[in-house]
Amino acid sequence: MTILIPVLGDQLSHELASLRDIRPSDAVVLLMEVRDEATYVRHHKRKIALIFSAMRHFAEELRVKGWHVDYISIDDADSSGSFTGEVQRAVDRHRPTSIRIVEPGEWRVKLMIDGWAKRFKLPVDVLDNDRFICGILEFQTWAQARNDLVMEFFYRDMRRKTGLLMDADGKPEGGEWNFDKDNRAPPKRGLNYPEPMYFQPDAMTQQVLALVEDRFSGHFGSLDKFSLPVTAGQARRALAHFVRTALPDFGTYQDAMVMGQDWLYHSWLSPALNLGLLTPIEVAQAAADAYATGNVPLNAAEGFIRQIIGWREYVRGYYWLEMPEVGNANALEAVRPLPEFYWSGETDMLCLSDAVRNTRDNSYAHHIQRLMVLGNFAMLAGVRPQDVADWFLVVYADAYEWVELPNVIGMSQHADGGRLATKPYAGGGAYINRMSDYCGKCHYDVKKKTGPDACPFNALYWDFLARHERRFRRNRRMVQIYANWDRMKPEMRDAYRASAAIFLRTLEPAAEGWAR
Ligand code: FAD
Ligand code: DLZ
Ligand code: SF4
Repeated sequence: MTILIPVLGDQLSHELASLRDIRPSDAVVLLMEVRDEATYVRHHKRKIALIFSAMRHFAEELRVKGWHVDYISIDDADSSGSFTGEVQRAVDRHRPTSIRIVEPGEWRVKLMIDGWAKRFKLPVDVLDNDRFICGILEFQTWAQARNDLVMEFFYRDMRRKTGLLMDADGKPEGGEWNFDKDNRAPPKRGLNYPEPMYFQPDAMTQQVLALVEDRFSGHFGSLDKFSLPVTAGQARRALAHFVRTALPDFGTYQDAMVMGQDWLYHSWLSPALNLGLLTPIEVAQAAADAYATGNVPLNAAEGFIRQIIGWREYVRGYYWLEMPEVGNANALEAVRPLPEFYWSGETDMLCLSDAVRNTRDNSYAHHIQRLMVLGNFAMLAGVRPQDVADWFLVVYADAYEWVELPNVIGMSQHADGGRLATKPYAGGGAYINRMSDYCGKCHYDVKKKTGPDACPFNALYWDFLARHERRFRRNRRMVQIYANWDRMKPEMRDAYRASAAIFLRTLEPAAEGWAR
């Protein structure tokens, strides 16, 4: 009996369900670096290097544990270039009696796997990905019982399920579920920003960096100073470092943006988490333990744990609930192509150029840069949501469709018509000015409302609300905003709209073929 166990590039966990309850001598583990996965969108170079290096390290660790690993590298001359082609070749080589795989993270890959049993005439056992706290069916049951998918209620269920930050009576620690009222302060002068933990590339990673630079030279992004964790051991050290140095201030400055400060108090753990080097429960538990020992305040621990067991689990459930339709959703009928500056960074809008720089250099931008700068601009400007989704999938080291698509289509572009977020995350220059130090150094004047030197976010914001008045005016959470619009003099409203139209005409579209 030989069981073939394909392990996909984002399944690099020793706790993986397909590696459990089985003797290594009964199995062949297949890891595949394949052209199609590296190029179905033109991923950031750093993301490809991270995945290949982590896969290679994982294969070595499995071998040390006694597994027979069949590793297909990207420069294998006989490679078919696809998952299905490589499984076919492995079936021919090893003549397995069955295939065993953990459910994948993407709809596209699920469709491939669905075809394997017929194609290979073998039983294919697809196991639940139980590294997530909430199963796909469990989320569907939760969603079916409700009209609205309110994340906060889902999160409370996950707190009850895990027992994280729950007291002995089953009540939330500190008497409340959510401490955001203590969070989200603007940055202030004199703050010290902790450095994340950097990992010097070893020989294996250096080899991968050279290979990626050579084979994917036309892809976006820089490989300079590559320092991401590529093993579970490194990722655990990065987690401990974050908990010690940054978590105490995570909640308070969660929404802040500071020029040139790429991580602030964020964890930068998403690449390792999404590859499987860390499990969500161990990350959340580390924050809960730091609170229990008095090293981290409750607003920080709770805010961080909510991102992991709340938002992260919720968007994954939403993805599998709403696919495939959500991939094409475009409720606001946005048709503009992605502007070129999302690649070049060449814009006088400093908040945007700094976010693109961080993205190019590190394959990273923190949540508020993604949501309230890059995403907000695209939505206000009416950029096609599928263009925006492709861009986000390409550029971030943590981007896999299950997590990227809900965040783009649902949270940031409101393209699902409000299924994920009841109100669009739209903001003018005043929001960015309050939460960052960008505006004082920007070419544009954030206090000016219209005209060539006014902050473009101001006119775009009101133009967006005017364009979508029929949809949003009745939204209970937007009544006040439309009351302000109604109070405006008609000349002012016209000036906003004219200013937005003039600005939008200056946007250069990105060259064709940038993503796919
Ligand atoms: P921290 O701020 O330290 O947060 C801790 C962890 O919480 C993250 O590592 C992440 O695992 C989780 N988390 C926080 N917010 C979310 C969220 N909204 N959805 C899912 N997990 C969350 N996250 C991805 O992992 N991959 C993506 O492709 C991705 N695309 C995004 C696109 C847009 C438009 C937006 C608005 C958000 C996106 N996010 C994505 C969510 C979030 O921005 C990133 O998880 C976060 O910036 C990662 O950096 P960090 O590890 O420093 O996060
Ligand atoms: C994103 C990616 C890349 C760039 N390369 C590979 C690869 O060569 N081999 C692999 O197994 N996975 C890769 N991935 C991740 C997949 O595209 C995909 O996101 C997941 O396998 C879905 O679960
Ligand atoms: Fe961004 Fe406007 Fe501020 Fe410039 S003035 S940094 S464009 S918000």
